[in-house]
Amino acid sequence: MKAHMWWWEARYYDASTGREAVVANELHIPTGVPVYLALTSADVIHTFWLPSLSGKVDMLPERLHGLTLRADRAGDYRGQCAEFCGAQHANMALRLTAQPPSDFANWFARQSRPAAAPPSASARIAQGQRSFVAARCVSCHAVRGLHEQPAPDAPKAPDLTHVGSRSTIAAGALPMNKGTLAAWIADPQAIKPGARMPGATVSAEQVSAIAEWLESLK
Ligand code: HEC
Ligand SMILES: [Cu+2]
Repeated sequence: MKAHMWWWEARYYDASTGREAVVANELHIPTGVPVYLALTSADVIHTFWLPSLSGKVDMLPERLHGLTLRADRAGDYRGQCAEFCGAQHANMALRLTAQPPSDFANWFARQSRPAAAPPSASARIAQGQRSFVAARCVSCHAVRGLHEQPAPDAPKAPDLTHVGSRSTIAAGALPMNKGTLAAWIADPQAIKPGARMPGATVSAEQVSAIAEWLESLK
């Protein structure tokens, strides 16, 4: 689990199958078993804090701190960065979903798949995918399954492969839907001033097609 200014990156790896998933701002864990998290930071000091499940644990660049979590009750738990880390510290929320092990396994199986190709029926969703590439969103964001991927030294940004399955945008800044996605893509600085994403320089029409495609990536 890696903290960034101002969002969370959660990487899952299943050693028995080699499958991986990368998710932003949401953690899912199976209920009733201890789950080990390795915590680090991409930039400044952040602090992992899920008040009802754990104490505060610092997340430092170039260091790993371990934390073992266990949730016996299924449900959503709210977390937050607990170390002032700059302008958008207050908009750095985290949500943990604890679910029965079989639901967790299904969730992980979906998240570890590449993004679905746009259904052939929807020209608009296909246009959204093309505009995403044309607008150079791929210079920062990975969508697994797309031909274009960020360079290894690209600025770090949330993996968007299954972005439509999340409940919020930008670490809790807005709820997830087509309208809020379009608003975020057009002008992230109006929503989260200082966020490390520039506004899109494409037409409103293209922004809305991109939002429609991203929302379909469940
Ligand atoms: C310079 C790198 C960069 C570029 C280019 C960029 N983004 Fe982002 N994007 C980010 C960062 C960093 C965040 C996280 C912001 C935060 O939450 O503080 C983000 C967040 C997002 C999110 C919210 C993801 C989530 O899970 O909360 C979406 C959706 C998104 N970007 C879409 C786009 C689209 C569409 C484009 C192209 C028009 C684009 N981005 C271009 C860096 C970038
Ligand atoms: Cu912080």
